[in-house]
Amino acid sequence: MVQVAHGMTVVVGLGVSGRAICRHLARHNVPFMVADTRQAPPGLDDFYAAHPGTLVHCGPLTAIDFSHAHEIVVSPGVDPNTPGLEGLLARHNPATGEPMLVGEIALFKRAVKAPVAAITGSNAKSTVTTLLGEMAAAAGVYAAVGGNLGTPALDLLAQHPYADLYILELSSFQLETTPYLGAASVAFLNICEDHLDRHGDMAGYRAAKQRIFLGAQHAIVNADDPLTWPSDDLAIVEHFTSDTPAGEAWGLTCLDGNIMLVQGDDCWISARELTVAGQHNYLNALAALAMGRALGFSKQSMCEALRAFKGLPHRSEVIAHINGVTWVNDSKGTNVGATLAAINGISATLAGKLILLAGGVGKGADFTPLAAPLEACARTVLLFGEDAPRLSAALSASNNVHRVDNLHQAMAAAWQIAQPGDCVLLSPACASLDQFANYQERGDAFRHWLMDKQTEVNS
Ligand code: UMA
Ligand code: ADP
Repeated sequence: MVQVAHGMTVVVGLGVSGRAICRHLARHNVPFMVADTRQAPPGLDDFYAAHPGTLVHCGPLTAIDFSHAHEIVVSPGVDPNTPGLEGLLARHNPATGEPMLVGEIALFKRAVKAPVAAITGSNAKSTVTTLLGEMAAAAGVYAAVGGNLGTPALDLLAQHPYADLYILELSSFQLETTPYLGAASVAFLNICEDHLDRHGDMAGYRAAKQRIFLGAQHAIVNADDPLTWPSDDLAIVEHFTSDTPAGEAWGLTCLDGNIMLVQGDDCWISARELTVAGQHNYLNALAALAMGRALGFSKQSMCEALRAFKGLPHRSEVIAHINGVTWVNDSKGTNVGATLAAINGISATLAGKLILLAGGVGKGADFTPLAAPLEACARTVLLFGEDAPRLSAALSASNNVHRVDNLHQAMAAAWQIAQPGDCVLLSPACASLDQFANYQERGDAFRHWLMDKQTEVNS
């Protein structure tokens, strides 16, 4: 048994967050040791070089006696119910009053001096976080942007100690181990089945995400998705909707044939002025506008940022038009809600039919909500990866479905099947980890295959 020395902090996980936690503790002279459930976590030698003499335990956490630990700080990818950690989330440290087990954001909250804006949801977190960061820049506010997206929260504090604002994308994994956030403005954008393998059910997943509201001074939530609404009273809660808004809510209104982004009766900007397409992106813009206004940014600067915003790679990104066929990379569509948004956004303006490439690790989700929208617009659905059989079972009664071994085979089949006017969409509704390192690698594989094909066509 490994005994944790009296008063020692234990960092669990040697990934991106775990290393940021270690750097933060080292900067503050807090004594710590590290544990990782893997026998050989990647980058161990680099870790020893950065933190010589630090005790690192690799392997099951049940081999550790945590009873003398000051605190256990877990990485987001580590389930707080992992054998060895059971009960620690519910136990409190009598000295600090905080749970014995916390995550990176708890440490961030203790250390941060400037206001925090935080964004969660099953989808669109990265888009809204980035957009709000660009609005801050346009408004002349020094904002540091990161969290689940990009730079870990604790590294932001070190890299931008004098920021006026910290804008964080927060996942359910991060929120689950955050006892209190106290943010100046938060958004809970939407919720659909995701990470059920970790949270057990939708109630558990929602409860984790709801922690974003703890101590929030302002919140923007989705009027069309009541599961995003806070369960406790908050001082200021605003709503956005895809409809004409009621009262002072944010929404979309058709004016002289143009879709307008409005708040109550006040027109903010026409959808035609935005570079990003699709109703889902208009909703993302509304959420960012509501947060920006609560944070004091001017209307003019926010609209300027919206006009300039081109969206992020791997999110409904048009890669090529070849022989009249449009190829779209939505590799970040890792759950059913994201894939539905991509299908609906694209089918609204499609001359021909849709060919969907999907599959990977389904994380326990129900795929049946995809069946009807695909029946209305899809020529073929090409499935690959671990959960292809489950996708096929959900879709094949109403759609033309083919199973292949991998993404490249799916692309080769789509190349043969597609007709001018069609769109080939990679929006897998699944994580990529069975066949790729991450969603970026999957999206890059899509892009590279197409670039090779384009060269072949041109030669
Ligand atoms: N792992 C173990 N044992 C350990 C520690 C980790 O098996 O002891 C495994 C985890 O199960 C996981 C992998 O190692 O498969 C990485 O886990 P981690 O907690 O070390 O992850 P980090 O490298 O610290 O990255 C995390 C976020 N990853 C996860 O939440 C899984 C990153 O979000 C985030 O950018 C980073 O912190 C900085 O804050 C990625 C992500 O996929 C993009 N997030 C999920 C999502 O967006 O849906 C939540
Ligand atoms: P997250 O960080 O929450 O994963 P991203 O901004 O990276 O969010 O987008 C993830 C996926 O969600 C992409 O496939 C994108 O096309 C899709 N998406 C973007 N906006 C929305 C929305 N408002 N509702 C549903 N899906 C969306």
